[in-house]
Amino acid sequence: MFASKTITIFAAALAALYSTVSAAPTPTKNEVAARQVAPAGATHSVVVGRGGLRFDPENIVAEPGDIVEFHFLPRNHSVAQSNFANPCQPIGATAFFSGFIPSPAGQSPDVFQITIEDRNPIWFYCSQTAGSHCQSGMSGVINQNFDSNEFTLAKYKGKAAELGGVSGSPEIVGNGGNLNARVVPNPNPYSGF
Ligand SMILES: [Cu+2]
Repeated sequence: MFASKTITIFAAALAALYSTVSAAPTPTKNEVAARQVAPAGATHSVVVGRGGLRFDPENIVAEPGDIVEFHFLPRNHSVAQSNFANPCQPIGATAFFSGFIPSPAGQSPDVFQITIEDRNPIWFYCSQTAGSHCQSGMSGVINQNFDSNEFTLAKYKGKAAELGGVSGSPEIVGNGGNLNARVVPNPNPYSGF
């Protein structure tokens, strides 16, 4: 009797949780279990699609332990990880990916967070093919090597435009393997970006 009552309560809680989740406006929720790392540092907000096909800011310096948090404006952008050598293409199975986050009006209720683990450069782009966002300059970098005149964001963008073609998207939404990244509800929905 006790057990069945417990199960009933659990099922009701589960149903309530499910209805909450299914009521969310975006279908591209993070389906990969995020690794749990306690955030220790600052959060750097990046607005995706502010001022056209660009990330704002697009050149970020972050310390290990910091979080880079992407907020999505209309209409339908993504954040995907590439490397310098192959702009607009995912770095295989280990690429992080926000999925496509449609935001018909205003800011999406979900954000994409990356926890920075070291000071190596992290290259990212929007993989939206309608309008060739990456080839049009929608890319960015975290911890660019400022001692180099070769591996710069300007050169990445130039190569992306020169190569043209069609952007690729990683297959897995979330961290994909080598970095701690996830789609989560905006933790500060009332504080602008
Ligand atoms: Cu885009």
